[in-house]
Amino acid sequence: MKFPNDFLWGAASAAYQVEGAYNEDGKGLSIWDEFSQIKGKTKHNTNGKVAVDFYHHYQEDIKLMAEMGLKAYRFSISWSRILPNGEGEINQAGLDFYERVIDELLKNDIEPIVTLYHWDLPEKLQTKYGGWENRKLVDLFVEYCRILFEKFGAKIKYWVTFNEQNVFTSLGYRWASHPPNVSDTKRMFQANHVVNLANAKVIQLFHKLVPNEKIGPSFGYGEVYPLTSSPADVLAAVNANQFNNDWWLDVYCRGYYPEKILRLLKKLHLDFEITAEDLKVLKAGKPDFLGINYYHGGTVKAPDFEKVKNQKDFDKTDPYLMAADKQAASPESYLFESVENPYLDKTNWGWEIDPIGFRIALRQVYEKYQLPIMITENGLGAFDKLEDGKINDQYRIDYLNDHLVQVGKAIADGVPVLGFCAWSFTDLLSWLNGYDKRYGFVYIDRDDYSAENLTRIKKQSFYWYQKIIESNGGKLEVK
Ligand code: BGP
Repeated sequence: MKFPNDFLWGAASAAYQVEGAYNEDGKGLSIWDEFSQIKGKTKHNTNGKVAVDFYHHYQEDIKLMAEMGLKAYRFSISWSRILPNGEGEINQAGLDFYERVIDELLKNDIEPIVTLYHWDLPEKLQTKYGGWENRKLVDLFVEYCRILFEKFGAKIKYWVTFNEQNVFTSLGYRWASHPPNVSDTKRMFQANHVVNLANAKVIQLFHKLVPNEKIGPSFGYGEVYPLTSSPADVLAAVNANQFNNDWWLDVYCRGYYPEKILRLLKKLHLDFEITAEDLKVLKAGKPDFLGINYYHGGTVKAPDFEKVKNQKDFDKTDPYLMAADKQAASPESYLFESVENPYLDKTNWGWEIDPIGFRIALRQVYEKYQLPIMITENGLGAFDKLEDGKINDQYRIDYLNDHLVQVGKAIADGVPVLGFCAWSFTDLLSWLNGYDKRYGFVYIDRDDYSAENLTRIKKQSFYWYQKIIESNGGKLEVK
């Protein structure tokens, strides 16, 4: 397998999932600090108060990264550590912490990749302004980012604007399984549009302030396949790709929404305000690269129109249900129906394992948008067992090997891939699944109930990735 000489072999994390120190040194609360207090929302009511305490262990962790030979580390900055109220006074201790982390990485020849927003909005911006549904957030996000561009612009080459906008808007505003705990499809599309504006405006500002470096969003991409070659199923897959992927990527890269989906939303009264000025903003905020998080895609068949018909009747009798939990006006039901893929195995959490889908995804995204791609996440969540002080996670090695082989093939196909950030370096908090859905190369001795030890233990996969990095991918096993 041939990888470019400067390929960034990396790993990734997010502030809320690793840092802990949730109220130390002047940090304000985030919407996740609040949301995780609501009983039953997260597994065993786990939260990020301590997480894996990267805040106090960062030197130890970066030492392990250096030992592994890691070339890049993607992490996120917590907005409420920099601005406890989301706006106004800067918390110097917060800036200092990230400066120490960045300097420590650079000292060890590890490229820092900074995510500006990985879901932990300052709580104050939710309570005071209503969060992302308010256009005011666009300017506030730009101001927060300005501080970081001015402070760290000279040290950081790669910046990620939003992590998985598709995921946090859907889970936060449609399915009420993330903050702000809303279940209203119309509000989701409105909030999503505001985030698009924030993304585009911040990219414009970045290009002004840090013209020589690169910025882009990280998108959770999954290719959608038709269940059969029946043209109706193929059309459903086209619909699903437009609804799940193009809906975001077209806006990032081209500045407009896919027409078919816009029309459907209008028909369902789920449309939102787009001004002429908005369109200008979106067009002017083109990213320099696309971050792709890849876990799995999906499979669909043609929707059952009988069901849709009944649903419509239902809506007519009670229009208020449009905004209710039942999601009566589900756009999907007009476009596709999700089904199992009979060819793919699944993880312990039911996520399909599809390495070839990774190559397909990279090819599709590149040929469509012609931007270099940074793989900002990919990895396997699994139950790891600590036995005689060791963790033999061969399943993770197999997973990563097979996915990286497909990345290598995509590169050979002509896709410019800048780097690969495995999710994750150390074990960390899974937003909804607590601490035993583990992703790391480094085991952290804690569970859902106790964070007393936090000892770091290298897993088998640590040594494996070290070998892969050292051989620049040469030691990947093509099966
Ligand atoms: C992505 C997020 C990450 C991470 C990962 C694994 O969607 O960007 O923050 O959590 O998924 O997800 P989970 O923890 O649900 O297994």
